[in-house]
Amino acid sequence: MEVRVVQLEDKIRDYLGDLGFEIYPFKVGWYNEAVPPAFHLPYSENTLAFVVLSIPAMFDKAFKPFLRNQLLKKIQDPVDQCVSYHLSVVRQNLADEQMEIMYDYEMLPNRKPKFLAQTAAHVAGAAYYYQRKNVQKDPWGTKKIYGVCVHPHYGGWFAIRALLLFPDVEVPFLLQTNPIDCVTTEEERIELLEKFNFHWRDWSYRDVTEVKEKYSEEQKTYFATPPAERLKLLKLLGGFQRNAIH
Ligand code: B12
Repeated sequence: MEVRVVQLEDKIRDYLGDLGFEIYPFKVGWYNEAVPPAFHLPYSENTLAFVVLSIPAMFDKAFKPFLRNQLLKKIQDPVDQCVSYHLSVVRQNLADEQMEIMYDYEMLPNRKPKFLAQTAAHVAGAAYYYQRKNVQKDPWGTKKIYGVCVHPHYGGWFAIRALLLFPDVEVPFLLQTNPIDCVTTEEERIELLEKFNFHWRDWSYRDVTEVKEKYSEEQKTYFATPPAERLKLLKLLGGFQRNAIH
């Protein structure tokens, strides 16, 4: 059983790793323990899941080739199309396994997200989730303060894209790894949360720790463009899209 799980993980990582994605395994139970019932994932506690992150290399390794080779649909965000294309290849590569995919942007009928990406990243040991409650002397009064995950190598220069769930694979033996706490002092945590909440457009929250690699200028321009204008930008950048944009 354990061998089967290792093989499964290797197979997914072999494919996605070359494309600028990282995967981290976890048990559904770890996630469900952290969130209230309204957010529970509807699987038994020992069910195997992976959280999928995109790192800076995704833009060159997966997204640009995707734009050159695939027809884009007008209605869906191009990066989301690229992610879903590659995860559907993973599904095909694992034809013998039952696998469900949940995307970060998917909502339930009650308009709650299907899963809380940051909590999943934290319980899987991928990126520490800093929340208001991780600060002792909280200076924000009645303001709403959103939490933010920090990756040990890429700081804030990554995104949490999806969960892969294997309803038929039980992993009672999986050991939980704590995420690396890379923003340790009270001052740094306050600075991080202030930047994420009040200055997120200047990218500075992504740089509160030393990072190994960050988004290129091209990638920043792309993500700084409002989603509705991204297709237009890609047309302007030209060359990228050999096929007409549908
Ligand atoms: C809705 C949403 C927004 C909304 C509301 C934000 C919010 N946090 O509620 C708005 C539009 C404001 C927003 C904005 C942004 N967002 Co946003 N957003 C989301 C989305 C889709 C859902 C978040 C959500 O609804 N959370 C619900 C609340 C209640 O959850 P919570 O605060 O974490 O509370 C839970 C935890 O505390 C947990 N819990 C309790 N105890 C414990 C203990 C532990 C140890 C743990 C781990 C958990 C835990 O239980 C609580 C639930 O009851 C996520 C993607 C996703 N599917 O998760 C992206 C996401 C959070 N956003 C993201 C980003 C980057 C942004 C922006 C910078 C814009 C952008 N995309 O570039 C801005 C920054 C914020 C700002 N200054 O406005 C990233 C964050 C990445 C990171 N490094 O953390 C995410 C994860 C998207 C992604 N694909 O990577 N966002």
